[in-house]
Amino acid sequence: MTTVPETHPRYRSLIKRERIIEFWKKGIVADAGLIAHGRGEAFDYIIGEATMPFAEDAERAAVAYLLTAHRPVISVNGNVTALAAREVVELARLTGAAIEVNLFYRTQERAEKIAGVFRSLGMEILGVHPDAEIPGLDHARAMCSRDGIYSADVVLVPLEDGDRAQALVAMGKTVLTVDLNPLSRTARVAHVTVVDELTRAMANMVRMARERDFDPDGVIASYRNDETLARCLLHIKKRMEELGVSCLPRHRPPEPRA
Ligand code: PTJ
Repeated sequence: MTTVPETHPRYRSLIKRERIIEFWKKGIVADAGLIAHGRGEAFDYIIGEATMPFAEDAERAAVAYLLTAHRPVISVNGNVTALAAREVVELARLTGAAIEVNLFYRTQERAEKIAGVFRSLGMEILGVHPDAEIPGLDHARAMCSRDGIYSADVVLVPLEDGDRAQALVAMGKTVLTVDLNPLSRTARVAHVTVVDELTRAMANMVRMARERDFDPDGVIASYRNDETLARCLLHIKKRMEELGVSCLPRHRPPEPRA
């Protein structure tokens, strides 16, 4: 692993990148996971690399749904395992959720390696030997566990593909996601979209689940995901305008030609 100096202004971002590469080398992150991570980084840059109020509200709503669910499940893939396995385990323990490995680029080897990471954290996970299918998807992408995602009422699917998010909504589940791209199909079809970087989002959700200083039913009743997405896009617009204006003092009009 490359050593990243702690004094580097982008230390935290670079550490996450190193972790994704390390887990890709271990065969846990898919090749496409590297690309997905880069897309996330780009959106995080645009948003400001911090948890914004619209994300915090969505995180609280997601925790509220998990706490009040009958059969909550947290779905994990390669990237989520690389970046936030510990936080996933903690959130699962605090909310009573099961954890299920659910891969877009599924191979048995990767599913087993991911289960191994969670086992080393003291948690057995579902989905290694799937026995059910999500309707409407091709076989490999549909595979899931009957006692897990298939019969869940609430599923947290961070960094999810749009087709699968849509298929879970069609099954009548409440779908919660973490996705830095507010324009993705997943972001738009989910019931709760946390537009925040995964490690920040998970740490916040663990804290919220531990403190429980809110009324989950009240939070759910007043939550509107369309408002979350609108607030996010308007935040990006405002930030780009402010950054654009801040460039102007340095702009010199061209010298007139002789
Ligand atoms: O491990 P697998 O086989 O299940 O594959 C996982 C990936 C992520 C490769 C797969 O699900 C995929 O291709 O996902 P997408 O369609 O690229 O969507 C991933 C979304 O997550 C994109 O919108 C990214 O912007 C976003 N994203 C990437 N990294 C982060 C993120 N959002 C929050 N935090 C991140 N660290």
